[in-house]
Amino acid sequence: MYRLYDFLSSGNGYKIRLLLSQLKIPFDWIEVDILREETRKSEFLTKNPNGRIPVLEISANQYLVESNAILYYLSQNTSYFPHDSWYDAQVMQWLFFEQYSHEPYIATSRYWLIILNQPEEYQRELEKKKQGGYHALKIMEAHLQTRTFFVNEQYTIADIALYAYTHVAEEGGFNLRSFPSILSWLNRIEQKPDYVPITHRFS
Ligand SMILES: N[C@@H](CCC(=O)N[C@@H](CS)C(=O)NCC(=O)O)C(=O)O
Repeated sequence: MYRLYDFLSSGNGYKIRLLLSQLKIPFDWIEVDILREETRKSEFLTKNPNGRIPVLEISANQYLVESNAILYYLSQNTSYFPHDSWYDAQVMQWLFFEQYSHEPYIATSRYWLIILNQPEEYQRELEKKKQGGYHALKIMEAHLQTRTFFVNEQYTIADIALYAYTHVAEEGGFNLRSFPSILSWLNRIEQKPDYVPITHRFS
């Protein structure tokens, strides 16, 4: 059975919880408290020397890290990955977009605001993240104006990767009211079978 090392309010961890739930794959869920720096302890660093969750333990001493790589691994031979070279590349395009142009702005702001709960301490940094975060949201909104899902009108890991931090973007101080296509897309995902919310505990 897979073992997922994770932290409940992490969007990167949630990507994996959501896909595992929708694939109906049982797994052991192990909480790693990032606020107590459990990710910096030597025992955890043997699993991921980069000191970050999520980590998927596939078998004894076989650990996979980086949320979007884990999504890719789990989605092979399922409907969550298209299996067509053009559409596969588009899924990868959105996974990289999420990590480079979306997560560093929206997830980081949310981390400072609701996980560390330090709005005053991070006020200046939060301001600097606004432009990049809204830029990512505008790109997503334009893409979704004529589409139901990100790639090939099919619900894939590209949607899951982008959903994780977009649906809680308001917790990072980003207002989604002027992004109607994003809001409809979020709603479509929430109607999918075996959807679980970010706070869902598996053990
Ligand atoms: N690129 C990585 C980012 C993972 C990441 O930033 N994890 C955070 C929680 S969301 C973490 O473990 N932080 C704890 C730490 O840095 O000590 C991924 O997508 O998995």
